[in-house]
Amino acid sequence: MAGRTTKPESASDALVIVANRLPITITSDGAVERSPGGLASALSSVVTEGSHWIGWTGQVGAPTSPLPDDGLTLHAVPLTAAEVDGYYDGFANSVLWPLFHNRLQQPELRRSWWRTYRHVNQHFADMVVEVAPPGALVWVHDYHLLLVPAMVRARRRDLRVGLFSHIPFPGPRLFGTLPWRRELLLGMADAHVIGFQTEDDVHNFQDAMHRFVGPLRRGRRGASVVDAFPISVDVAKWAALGDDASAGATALAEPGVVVYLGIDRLDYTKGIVQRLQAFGELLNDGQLDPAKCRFVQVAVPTRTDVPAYQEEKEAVEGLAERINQRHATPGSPGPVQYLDTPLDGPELAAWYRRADALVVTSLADGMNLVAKEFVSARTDLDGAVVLSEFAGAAHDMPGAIIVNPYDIEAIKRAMVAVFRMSPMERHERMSTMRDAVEANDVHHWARRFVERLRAAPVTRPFRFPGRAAGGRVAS
Ligand code: GDG
Repeated sequence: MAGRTTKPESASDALVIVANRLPITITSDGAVERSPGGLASALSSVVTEGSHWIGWTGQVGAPTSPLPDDGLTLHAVPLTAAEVDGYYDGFANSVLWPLFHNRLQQPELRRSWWRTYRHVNQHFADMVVEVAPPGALVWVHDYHLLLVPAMVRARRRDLRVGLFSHIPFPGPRLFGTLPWRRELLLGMADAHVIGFQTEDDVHNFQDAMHRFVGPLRRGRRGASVVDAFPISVDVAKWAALGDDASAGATALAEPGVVVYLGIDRLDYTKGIVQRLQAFGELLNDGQLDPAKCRFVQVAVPTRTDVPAYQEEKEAVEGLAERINQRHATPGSPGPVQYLDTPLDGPELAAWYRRADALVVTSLADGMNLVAKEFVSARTDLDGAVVLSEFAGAAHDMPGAIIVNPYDIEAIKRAMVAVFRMSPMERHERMSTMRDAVEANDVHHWARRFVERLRAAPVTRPFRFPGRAAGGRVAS
């Protein structure tokens, strides 16, 4: 009977978002406030009144202050310190994150982390089962929660469940090194719609399914839709921020100084060392003049409890310091301006407007929103983009100068090309990029995913060979 279409108990437009984090910030005095950034703004056009959001507060234990409820009902999944350690710092960020980004760091395959990950995923799924209105659409986000689709569908057949992966999906050989590869695939495959950033990720997932689970037949085995849904940004919002920032932006650096810009979480996947190395060598070679060029790198520390992030911070900061020591000119701290505290939207937009070139050299990156924010803010049609071929955005941004970030000489050539590019060429390239990003902005992305989910037939979850009764993922 697998795959037989059944009617939902009662159709509903209610949307239940399931993500690692709730869209809140906790202030220093413990008050809980809604935060508009990140995923919350990406989903704003589909998260309407009556929707629910299930996630973690970011702090150990249950929230002490009441959660805000402005038509969107927030549900906190309480996590203990041991659960944060095993599920978040451990399995999600020390196993899946490096593995899904081409093993840029060796994943540490601790079995206790896997058990905690499964356990925490079950907490999230239990909360969905409890709060989702009949016939609701459930949208699960990212690598923290890959087991949730199967866990939810095992108990709530009336729900349509979608899963979107914000990060790349690795090739099957790499994925296949994971001892729990089959359990993870089974956890994901029960989603009605599985979305990835790029076609490459879709193919990698399908290859992995084929090798480790069995041949996929649409609508019968696993998801009815597996497709690319490249995420984007709020183009109108960034255009307005860019316009507002344009007057103040000129004061950020002296006139005539060429500004290269990098904006990233301080993460080893982003290739910050590679771009600073390229910049440093161009100064050493005399191809760039330290008095006339600046590299502005915003690198906000994240996941600071994970050792690989502490090492990355030392590497990046050490390199920035060495460049500055070598090339400091009288009265100036050096050509690398390194900012490690978060900027607000208008401040980011001001740098987007002042920069001559954005330099994105991710070694692996699901999409890279910074590249799309930059072109959205450039209503003046100026500014160039140097973009890694390994960022999902490289597929969406004709007009960018595409580089292999492992090739330092290629980054150097691109940075020099920017310096020499005619204003007309810059304008043409920027127009092309803006047209492409405008054609698929974030609201279009969110609506497209939800429409595909709403249209998915409510099939019974497939009983894969070896799956325990009741559809639970076997341990
Ligand atoms: C994951 C995937 C995928 C950065 N510094 C500041 C700040 N930011 C904001 C940027 C941008 C966001 O953070 C970073 O987004 P990215 O897409 O570049 O990278 P990840 O954080 O790794 O995101 C990625 C994304 O999910 C979405 O699917 O594109 O591939 O890895 O929005 O503006 N924001 C503020 N101050 C800062 O200092 N306010």
